[in-house]
Amino acid sequence: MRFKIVTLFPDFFESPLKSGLLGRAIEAGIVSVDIVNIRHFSEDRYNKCDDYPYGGGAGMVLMPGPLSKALDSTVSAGARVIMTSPGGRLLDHEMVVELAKNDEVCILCGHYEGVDQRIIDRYVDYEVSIGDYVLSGGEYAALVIIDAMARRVPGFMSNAESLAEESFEDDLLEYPHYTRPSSFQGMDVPEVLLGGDHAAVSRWRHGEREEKTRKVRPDLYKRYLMRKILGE
Ligand code: 6GU
Repeated sequence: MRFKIVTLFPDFFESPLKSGLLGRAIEAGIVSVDIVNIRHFSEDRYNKCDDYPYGGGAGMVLMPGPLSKALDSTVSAGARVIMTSPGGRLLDHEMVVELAKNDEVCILCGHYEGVDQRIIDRYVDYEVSIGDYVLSGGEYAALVIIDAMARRVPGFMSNAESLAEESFEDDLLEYPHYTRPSSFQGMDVPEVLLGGDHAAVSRWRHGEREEKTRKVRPDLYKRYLMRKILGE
């Protein structure tokens, strides 16, 4: 899977792309990430990339000239372009699965008040938000999107089962996990986990998942119940 990030702040990505599973996957060549600095494509000697909005109003708008040049320099034919924006469609599991079917994805990191609409009309396939709150820049969201997509690439995860059993695959949150010691500060690991009865463990975990989801994510729980009733 190839990612291209088009951004005003290339330094932002330095450490995250070296760390953890994502860092390891890049090192191993399973995933690649190219960073393109919009400022390198500015069209004046002050490296200007933003300007005042036509019609007035607060904030600055990313200019179409530098953005189109930056995108043309990096996006391959057939690649999808995502723009991060608090006004985009909310990222969820289904969307991650859909996006991860692409071999190459370019993420344009939105900034300031926004991006000239003509760039969106001409280049952008998906406008994506990662939640109902405002971030100071699209770079935070870009990392979230890349991580969520990259972990679906075969070979990214060390344990093949981790993908199948994870939260959201079936609208249920994860069951609680325990490791040694069996007693910690007066709190004991649930008896069923110590017994070695795998069927009983599975039943207990499923019950915990239902209970947790019902309590903290009634929206997901409703969907889970609907799917169960429909026998999906
Ligand atoms: Cl993609 N960008 C910004 N600036 N804020 C956000 C967001 C994106 N998603 C949620 N909030």
